[in-house]
Amino acid sequence: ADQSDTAVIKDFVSNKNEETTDLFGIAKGKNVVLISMESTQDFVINQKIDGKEITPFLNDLIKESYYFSQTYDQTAQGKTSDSEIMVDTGLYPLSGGSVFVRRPENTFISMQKLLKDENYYSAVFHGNDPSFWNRENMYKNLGYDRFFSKGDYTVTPENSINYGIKDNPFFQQSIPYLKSLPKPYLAKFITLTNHFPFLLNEEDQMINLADTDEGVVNRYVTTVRYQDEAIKQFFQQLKKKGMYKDTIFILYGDHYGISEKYEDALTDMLDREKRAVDHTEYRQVPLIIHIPGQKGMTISSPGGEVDIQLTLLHLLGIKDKAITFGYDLFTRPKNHPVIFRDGGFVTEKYIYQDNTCYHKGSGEQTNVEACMPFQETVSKELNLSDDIINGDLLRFNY
Ligand code: GP9
Ligand code: MN
Repeated sequence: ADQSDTAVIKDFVSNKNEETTDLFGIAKGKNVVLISMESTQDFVINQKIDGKEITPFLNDLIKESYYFSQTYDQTAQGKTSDSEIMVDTGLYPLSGGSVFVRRPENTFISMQKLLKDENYYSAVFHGNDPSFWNRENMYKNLGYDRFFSKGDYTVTPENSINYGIKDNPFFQQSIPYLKSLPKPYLAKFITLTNHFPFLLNEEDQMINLADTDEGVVNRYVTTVRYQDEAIKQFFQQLKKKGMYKDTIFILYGDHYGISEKYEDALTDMLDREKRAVDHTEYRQVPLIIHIPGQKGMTISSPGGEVDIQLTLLHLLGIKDKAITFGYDLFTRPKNHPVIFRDGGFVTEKYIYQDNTCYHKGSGEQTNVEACMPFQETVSKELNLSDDIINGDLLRFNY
């Protein structure tokens, strides 16, 4: 790889039509709070267990937010860190391993760096050990000014479970830190409690376990419910402390929590007919953009995690600066495939999964020719993203 390769990137980026909508700049200069919700899949939204909502707070929030109801998890082996690469840089994850671990010294044109040009301060909050996913090194490289991690929290056996501090004390203890940040700020919060194998103390269990053959699925709904409550109380505190109105909130699920071998139990719980395309459908994660004072709406066309960055920049009124594979979700071309790392994809009408083409609506298999026209775009984007990462091409600073 050398400098001439950057011509390819320039060409790719300039071919992209960044349309402006009347939402452009609507959140200009506001603080940004991103909440990465661990293993949170979209099926929990408006879903009940024994008559009780799994996500009562998110369900209410959606009513006054932009809710992108068909957003897909595009992560690979790097799990949370893959979602972070997409959201922070607009690049795809690698097919194997994590960019955070394998390429921490690359040059990235991250959202944090772009926002620094607009005088933003960037911080990230996560209760786990700072070395997990090599975050400590990678966050510095991405341009975060501060990483609040395990050592910044009072962590006790009582307020911890599974990977560490529970979401509720995590958010509550984060508030004073958040309040002390220079404004405007971008703050990313990464939750932890809703992580496999979905453990919860009895006093935190707010709804019944689901009733399937798989304990993983049964417990999952209770840890999602717990997380929902923690986010609710976080919002309540922000409102109380006057930190709500000047902020734009972006909440998204980082990736699936119920892996393929438990999907039949999930289908059972949802009382659905089993379909070949379930695996792709279950990769939908919630994406909610809440701007206080805006009514919002539900946008049901397909999109992915790689699109979050440009969507946010659009709302913040920042244009033509990102080098990204994403699109602004408000104007995303309807027929542009949402690309998975294994070469599968979703379009408005089709799902391509395990080298088989399906009609999205019916879930029925269809002639593979229907999916062929998209394949060139899919391999072109994945290869170009890999070239950028493996060749560290963004170091040629153009
Ligand atoms: C760990 C948390 C979970 O710090 O982000 O990581 P995951 O296993 O989901 O990648
Ligand atoms: Mn995760």
